[in-house]
Amino acid sequence: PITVYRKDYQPYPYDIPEVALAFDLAPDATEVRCTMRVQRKPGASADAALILDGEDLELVSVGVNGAALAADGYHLSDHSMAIYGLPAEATVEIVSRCKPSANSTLMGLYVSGGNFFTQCEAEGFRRITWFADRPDVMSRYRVTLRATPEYPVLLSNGNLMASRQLPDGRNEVEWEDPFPKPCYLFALVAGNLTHRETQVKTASGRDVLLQVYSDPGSETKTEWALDSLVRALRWDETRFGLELDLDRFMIVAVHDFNMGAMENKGLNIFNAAYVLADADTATDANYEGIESVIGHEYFHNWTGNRVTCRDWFQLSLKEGLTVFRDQEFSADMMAHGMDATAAASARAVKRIDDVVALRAAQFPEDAGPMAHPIRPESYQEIGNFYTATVYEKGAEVIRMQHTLLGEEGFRAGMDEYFRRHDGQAVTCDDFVAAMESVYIGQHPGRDLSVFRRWYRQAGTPRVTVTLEHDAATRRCTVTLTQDCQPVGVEKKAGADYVKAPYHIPFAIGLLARDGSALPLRLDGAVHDTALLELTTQRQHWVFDDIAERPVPSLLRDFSAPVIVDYDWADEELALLSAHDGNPFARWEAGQELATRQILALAEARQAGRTLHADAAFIDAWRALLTDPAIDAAYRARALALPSEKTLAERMHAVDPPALAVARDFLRAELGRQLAPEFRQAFEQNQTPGEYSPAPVPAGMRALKNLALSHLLAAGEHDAQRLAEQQYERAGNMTDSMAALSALINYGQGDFPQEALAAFYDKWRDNPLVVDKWFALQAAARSTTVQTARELMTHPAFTLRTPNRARALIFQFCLNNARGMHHPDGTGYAFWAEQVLALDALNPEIAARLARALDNWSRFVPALRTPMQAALERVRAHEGLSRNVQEIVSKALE
Ligand code: B3K
Ligand code: ZN
Repeated sequence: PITVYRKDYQPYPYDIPEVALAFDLAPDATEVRCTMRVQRKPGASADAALILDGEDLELVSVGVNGAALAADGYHLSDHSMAIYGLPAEATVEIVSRCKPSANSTLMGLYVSGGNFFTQCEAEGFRRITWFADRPDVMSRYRVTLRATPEYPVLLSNGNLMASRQLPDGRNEVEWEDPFPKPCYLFALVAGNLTHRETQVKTASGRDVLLQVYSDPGSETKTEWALDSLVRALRWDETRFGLELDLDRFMIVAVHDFNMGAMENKGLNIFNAAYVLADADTATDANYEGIESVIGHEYFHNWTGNRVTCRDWFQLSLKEGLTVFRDQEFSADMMAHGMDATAAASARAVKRIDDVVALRAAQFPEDAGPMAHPIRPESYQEIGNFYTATVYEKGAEVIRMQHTLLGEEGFRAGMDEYFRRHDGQAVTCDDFVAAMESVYIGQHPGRDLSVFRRWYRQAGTPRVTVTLEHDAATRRCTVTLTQDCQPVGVEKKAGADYVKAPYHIPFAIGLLARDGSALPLRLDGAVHDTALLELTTQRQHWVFDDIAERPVPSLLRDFSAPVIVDYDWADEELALLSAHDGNPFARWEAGQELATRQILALAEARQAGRTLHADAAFIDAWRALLTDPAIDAAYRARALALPSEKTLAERMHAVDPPALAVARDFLRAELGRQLAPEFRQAFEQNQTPGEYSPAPVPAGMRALKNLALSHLLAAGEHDAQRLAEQQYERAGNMTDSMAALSALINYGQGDFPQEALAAFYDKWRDNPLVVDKWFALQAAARSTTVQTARELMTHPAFTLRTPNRARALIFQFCLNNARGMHHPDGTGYAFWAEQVLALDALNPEIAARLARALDNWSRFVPALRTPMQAALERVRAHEGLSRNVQEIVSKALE
């Protein structure tokens, strides 16, 4: 396998300012005529060949300036075409054929549900035609689509220029995108689709048409998506002064899709799971996900499309920034119309959810064999680098810049970024330089040179905090020490590789022993929260006028993606959990208490001791459950037990089954000891009447359903009846799913299985709900490898549709601790089988599943051995894709 290095970047020797593409669409043989105007770049060598990428294509003809090229004028290899002896300016025309119906990779042009779709990022355009498939080659596209009347809707990027019927009865349309773009943003859709649309005026008064396309019959399910799009458009105008630049913006839903969605210019293609919703079929989480992904793809129009990446190492330039933007969008939508306290709580809820996701996915990645900086130094397959690190840690790195510059300063930096780079393909350094130009103005004598290390170094830094208090001088000294050990490929650099300190914005507060906030005097001002800027290995700060030893509230709002080390006493955590004025830090304190509790239980379990829950912990949970001052959405987060993935990061040797038993025990024990309180929460948070996905009712449902699962897990009298009733009477999918899930995991008798069967019969024609049905069972406590295999024989199961594979296989392998991590190794053998089966169809998806065993070497020996064997079995398989090969070989290194 070839490794590509960031340091080897070379500009492309040609410009390709214009491209005309003509498609004769047919499932078994689509012909593509690609006509490009090419110009040798000023400094490029006159004998530089024009090298074009191509994959799985059949060549029909190649010509230059209207004349067919002789056999010695070009050279064709497996993955590229080289054209020699071009004049400084030429028109190159290539005709090729591909076979969309046989394309199971879902990259390039493919068929789903009888319609045509494309996916080009990162390197899918080369499966459509030979081209310079790299993001720094930007061209204006004119696209002609021809198809039989079975495909009445024919879409591509930009503006519709013409539409006619051909003498042979086919339809022909022409699209033109006025903005130069890299080919990864090209898209076409052809098929039988319905749509919902609306017209809005942009801030500057232009009329734009917004449309959402989906399968006929699903038009009732696209209202939320279209509304979300309007909200996203307005938000980008207000918060960033960025306007839609096209006359028309389209979203198309497809059921077969590798990821969530794709930001093709003016023609976003979406996984149907992030478009279709109504109360009966979508959960609160689905509604929230749709709004956020629609926002994300829409925001890419500026951060990604207008300003794009120079090369794929810069992926976080667009992804980290756009995730940050979608997070802020969601937070603003959640806090919309609330008073200050409620808004702060709503924002904290969003922040908590994002941090939970970061810790569950990115922290383990950063501590494992695939660890990489947010701007990787090398890759074998770029498709493997659409990671939690590039996306979510990338967003944290943008958020830290926002924290350091402030909202106004950050906005000024963004304005400067667009002023400098609109229409260009640039690097992460260019982004930081724009932000730095503002930072320097704000902080004379300082710059972002240390900050830039966040782009170069991998791993999660650990910040150790010590606190000294001197009663005589009433002084409190806080010392921060940072440490980050080499991870992943950095380790190979050898023992003398030393990582440099980061620039870490570290927000803290101090609480008095009665729980009140202490004013912090720093830099001549008084703060409730102080932002400490740690830029060296160790620094200290002195706070005056502190009478007694305070309790520190650390890393408020998760101001940096680091791990905090501070030795709080349990009583101090309980105090923070009850009183911290920073809702994020307050949540964190409760989570730390729960983490200590579960880890202790898991240890007891491993040692064969009886499990026993700590009374002080139960009291802390009771206080949260009954605090009238906190809203339901926040309370549901505060009372949620830390996930197995987050807990695993805290174990010396990871033992998922022990963690699962410990969590289950604690869930039941809480349900038993706090039964009256949970019952009250269940009753007081009913949301009768018409369904609304708004944050307040959604928060009530979250709390109510949490209460229900505790009561049922505890085997509380009547809980089963409450769950059955809720399942039977539910007026929305959130409540049905919650009740069904609680019943399947903790219920008794025949009801759960009968309900499951009836659920399938009711929803068998709705693929998104059938996915939920598979996912529920795949993750259920009683599901074994055997059950998973039986589910695979269900007529509705197929590996070819990524959503379905994710619902069953990924859910089982990633989220079923007991079934997957059985010491007999059958879970791992199942995993290996499925990785190989998927790899033959869709390497990108197979590689995602392959990552389930990344951190095998940190597991308990009884699991580590069969995990390694399964990885080796996959690695030894002949004909492995580059995608899976990279993952398993790095895991075994
Ligand atoms: N930019 C796309 C990613 C598609 C990558 C496929 N290998 C989705 C997004 O981040 O918006
Ligand atoms: Zn994105």
